[in-house]
Amino acid sequence: MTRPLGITVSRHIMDSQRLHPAATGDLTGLLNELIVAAKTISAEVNMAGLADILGMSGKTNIQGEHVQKLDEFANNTIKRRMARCGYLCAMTSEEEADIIPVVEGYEGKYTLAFDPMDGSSNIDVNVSIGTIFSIHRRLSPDGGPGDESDLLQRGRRQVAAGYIIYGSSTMLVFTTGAGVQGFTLDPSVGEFFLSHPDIRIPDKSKYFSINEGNYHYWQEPVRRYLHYLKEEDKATGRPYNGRYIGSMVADFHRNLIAGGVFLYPRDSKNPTKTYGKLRLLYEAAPLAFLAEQAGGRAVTDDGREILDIEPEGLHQRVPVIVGNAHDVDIFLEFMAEKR
Ligand code: P6P
Repeated sequence: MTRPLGITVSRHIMDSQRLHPAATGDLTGLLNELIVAAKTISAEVNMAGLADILGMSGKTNIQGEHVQKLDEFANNTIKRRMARCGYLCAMTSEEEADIIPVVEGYEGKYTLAFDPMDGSSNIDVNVSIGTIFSIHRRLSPDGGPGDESDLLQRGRRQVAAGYIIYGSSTMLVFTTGAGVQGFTLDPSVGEFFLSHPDIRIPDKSKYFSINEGNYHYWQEPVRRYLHYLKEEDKATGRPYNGRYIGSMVADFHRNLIAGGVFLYPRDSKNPTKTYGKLRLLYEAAPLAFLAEQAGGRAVTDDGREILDIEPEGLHQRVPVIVGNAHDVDIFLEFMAEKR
């Protein structure tokens, strides 16, 4: 019996486009270009260990080329490809202080915010890392370069969002507002195949993800919530298991598939984290969009819905509690001193 034909991500995107007769195909083209960048980065990540070893002996890799740090490589790969794709008017990246313009004459109607290599500190210890992206429709008139106002939009207005996780396999997980789809890269053919259709966050959680090294810097209700998750209560499946990788994409992905809640609340450890550590435009908002599309919820530790926050800066930080909606609701009850 022949195996059923795998649905490629390109086929899935085209099928989705067909559901929207008014679609011009620009979003399809944009996503396909981003996928080419993702495959390029995935190939490099798989060599990172080797390149990294060689990198320690000087600035050349196995082919005698200049070794770039992986996050620098990922940033350049996305920036160069997307600046000339013809579907974007402006970009912003975690790796760049200012707005990234597109090539003159190639301006399009969307914007792209991305974290090219989230969790890059984990590269040297071979732990999963990822790329996160967020796409908006420009607000300024079509034609000509975009500006910050095109990028500083509420997460609820996202057209598409997703991530690529470079783990035991490379997966692409994204939404265009009609549920969350997961694709796994078959490196032997260089194609992403649909492997996780219509992902939903499980009703029952197994995990909580938080950096407990910050315990003494949290607000008291956060500590009490953690104690709650660790208490034994068979009816509510507690204690949850603690799982924290230090790559948000990897922690988020595990909780999306297996059930759980991820927390990075504000802490008093250092001033830059007074309002949380994670970035709104290219970490919190895209993952919040995915979480809500999968039946979950994403809030700040003072109860704001991540997707309703009006961004004030390209690299604005926010506290993030994201995952199973019931777990997030209970967290907010603790923060409101109702528990
Ligand atoms: P900490 C990686 O640097 C990152 O931006 C997220 O991917 C991750 O969840 C978080 O920071 C880890 O931060 O302070 O726990 O090392």
